[in-house]
Amino acid sequence: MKLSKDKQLALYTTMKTIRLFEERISDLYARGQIPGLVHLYIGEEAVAAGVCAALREDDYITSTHRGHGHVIAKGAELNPMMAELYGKKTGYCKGKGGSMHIADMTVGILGANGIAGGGLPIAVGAGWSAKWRGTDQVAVCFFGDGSSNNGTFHESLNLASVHRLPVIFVCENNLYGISVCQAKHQAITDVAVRATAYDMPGVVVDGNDVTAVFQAAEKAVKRARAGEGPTLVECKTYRWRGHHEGDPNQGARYRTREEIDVWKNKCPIERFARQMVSNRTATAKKIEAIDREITGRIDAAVAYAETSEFPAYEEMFEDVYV
Ligand SMILES: Cc1ncc(C[n+]2csc(CCOP(=O)(O)OP(=O)(O)O)c2C)c(N)n1
Ligand SMILES: [Mg+2]
Repeated sequence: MKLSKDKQLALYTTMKTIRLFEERISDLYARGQIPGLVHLYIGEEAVAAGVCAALREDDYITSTHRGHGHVIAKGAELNPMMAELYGKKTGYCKGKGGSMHIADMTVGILGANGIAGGGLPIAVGAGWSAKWRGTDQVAVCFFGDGSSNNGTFHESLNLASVHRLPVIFVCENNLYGISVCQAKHQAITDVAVRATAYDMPGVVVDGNDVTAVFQAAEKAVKRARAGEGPTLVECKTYRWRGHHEGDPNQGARYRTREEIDVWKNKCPIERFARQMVSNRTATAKKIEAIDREITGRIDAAVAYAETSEFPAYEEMFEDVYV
């Protein structure tokens, strides 16, 4: 099925916003402007963009330590995101949370999460709440291949399955948990096979094909909204950068340059841009104009963050658990 022109342009814009935002972060981080850790999503943009395009604003997502892409795709604003990364008072968490704590309840973002596998039970809770309240909202949780080995994964799939909750479990299988390749951390190749144990559909998708991700997500969302229960969608993808920005040489200590290059050649954004040109959705010129507009928004977000204040010393213990 061919997507409408508007849908294609929206998917491209979301992916490119994530990419350009994160490339800027990588640069700013190297210059020492951003404190704490940042885990970049570059290379995996089609997953967040494709899944969130199948959601409504009042649907929920839970995110991960690698969360910028998810929250941008679900509608977070760039200015308070960038300010949060800078540790400024105008940030989403008043500068006290940083990259791994971005949340925006107004658009259903229940939070990035520094706990691997921590988002799954939260999404189950959100789905259960929607069911009890009698709404047709759904909850998506993003998590990695490594996190699919945590107890929370199994407990969450079990609970969602037995109560037929409107939850979509989206595994971003980027083949590594930190420096450990998938073959060394689990005995299966497809995380999706684990759905069988919980009697729910488990599907494998090319996570670098935004159209395929969108269509798989749309099907799972439809099923969840109709009260038919959860789905496990596994998206095969790859992170281009190291585990976090302090992981040198894009993680080439524990994976080969050749492997990284193979995946860079499968860039989800370039691939989709080529398709849009060949199916006459957009000209190369139109794509350049979109890119310029996104760059302008990122410039503005950096300026906003740089001119914002740090929280005052006296506010140190406000809004935090002590
Ligand atoms: C409960 C818990 N255990 C360990 C860690 C340390 N840790 C941070 S990220 C990570 C690997 C996560 O791998 P995966 O789920 O595949 O996500 P990816 O980083 O590949 O996106 C680990 C073990 C953690 N944050 N939380
Ligand atoms: Mg992983």
